[in-house]
Amino acid sequence: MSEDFFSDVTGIIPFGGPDASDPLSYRVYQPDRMVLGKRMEDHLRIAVCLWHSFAWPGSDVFGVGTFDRPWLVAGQDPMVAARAKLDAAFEFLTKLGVPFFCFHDVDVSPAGATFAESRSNLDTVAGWIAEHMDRTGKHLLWGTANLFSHPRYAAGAATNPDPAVFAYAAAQVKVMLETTQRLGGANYTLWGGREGYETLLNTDLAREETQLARFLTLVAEHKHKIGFKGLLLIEPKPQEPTKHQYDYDAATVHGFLVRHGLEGEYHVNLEVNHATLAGHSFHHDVAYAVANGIFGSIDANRGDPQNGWDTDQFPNSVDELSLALYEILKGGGFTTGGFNFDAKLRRQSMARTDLFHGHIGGIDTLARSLLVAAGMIEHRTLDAPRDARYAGWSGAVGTSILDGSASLESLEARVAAGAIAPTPVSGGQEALENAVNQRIWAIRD
Ligand code: XLS
Ligand code: NI
Ligand code: NI
Repeated sequence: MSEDFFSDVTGIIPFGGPDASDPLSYRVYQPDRMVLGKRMEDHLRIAVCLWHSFAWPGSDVFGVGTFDRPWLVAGQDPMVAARAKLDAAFEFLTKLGVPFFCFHDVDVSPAGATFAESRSNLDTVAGWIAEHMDRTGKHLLWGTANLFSHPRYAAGAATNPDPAVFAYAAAQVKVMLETTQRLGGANYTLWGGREGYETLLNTDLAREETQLARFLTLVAEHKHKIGFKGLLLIEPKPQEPTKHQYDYDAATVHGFLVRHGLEGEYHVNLEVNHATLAGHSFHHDVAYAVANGIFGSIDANRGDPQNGWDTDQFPNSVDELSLALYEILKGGGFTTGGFNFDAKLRRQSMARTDLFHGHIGGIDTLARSLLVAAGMIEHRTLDAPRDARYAGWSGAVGTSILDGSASLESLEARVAAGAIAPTPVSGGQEALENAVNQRIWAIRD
């Protein structure tokens, strides 16, 4: 294999420390550094996505691709180009020094003239991926099927008004789930790209929800049938490309799973920019998922607060990610999930080396956020005040309410007799904000 797509980087990106002058080095990320008794690499489980980083030429709705990506240049034999793309991706993964990658079927494998031909292409390409994985020791964090780019999916996949499209999507997911299993994938993700609507004027909401539930039930059944061990993940997003997407946010997905008896079958893959598009902080969606037992994995990126769309920029806010990492650590950390960089370069970042700069910055941001979150746990920054805030629930009144022994009558009698008299106490928000900042500022290296 030729190792010359990223010749600006000669070995694995080294740790240079907080004062490193080489931009192609990590300031914080040290895979072997122990944090709360676990290696940093094992906490973060970082993945590179093959779509934005290797299958997208830097095009947008106003202009063509700008990036220097030889494997994407038109006019090549599609299978030869697919092979070059994988060579480049695995060279990048190796030099970046991260353990995982993620991909959609169409990111790596050219479409054939028929379904059978596409399946056979994917089969061939999966063989090449397996060889790269054996050679480099890299792992698949998750696989997924692209059920949103082809014109057949313009009106949705599972929620399409045409059952033939549902069937086609089902066939595509079956193949990709099995491909993910063949490659030892740790999870399988379903992002409902066009499972939503453009207008309610032609949309039967109840019918489409039933279809989506049926689809997800079939996928879960097949997972068990083939013995796939990873988690099935649903990735919420409120809109874009549809006006409204059914998997709006973590809470909406949770309600859907409960309504359709799918609790336990699916977890969520939360994306930072999707949570913020839904009007939440990312912290909120992570905290919701952890609190309700559906947390699975993360798509790391960031939005632009001035733009109302999914800009998918590389993360750079320790303030934002520290709180998310805190919730993740409090919930026990990742099991099979990890941080996948579903992030894309700006269109003017044309050089191949810019891929390193984007990922290095994002990885260092995650590493530092991990240190802050660990510090918050060690110092019980939020635990101690939270425990104190709810302490009354361990007392006699609180216990009698929660165990069902109190009734409205008994509570009224005690309140009327003056035996229960609430006294308002401070929520202390500003002090807590200062305490969190103290932990953020305390990290030096
Ligand atoms: C798009 C989604 C997509 C999923 C995978 O907004 O983030 O990239 O992660 O289909
Ligand atoms: Ni995503
Ligand atoms: Ni996204």
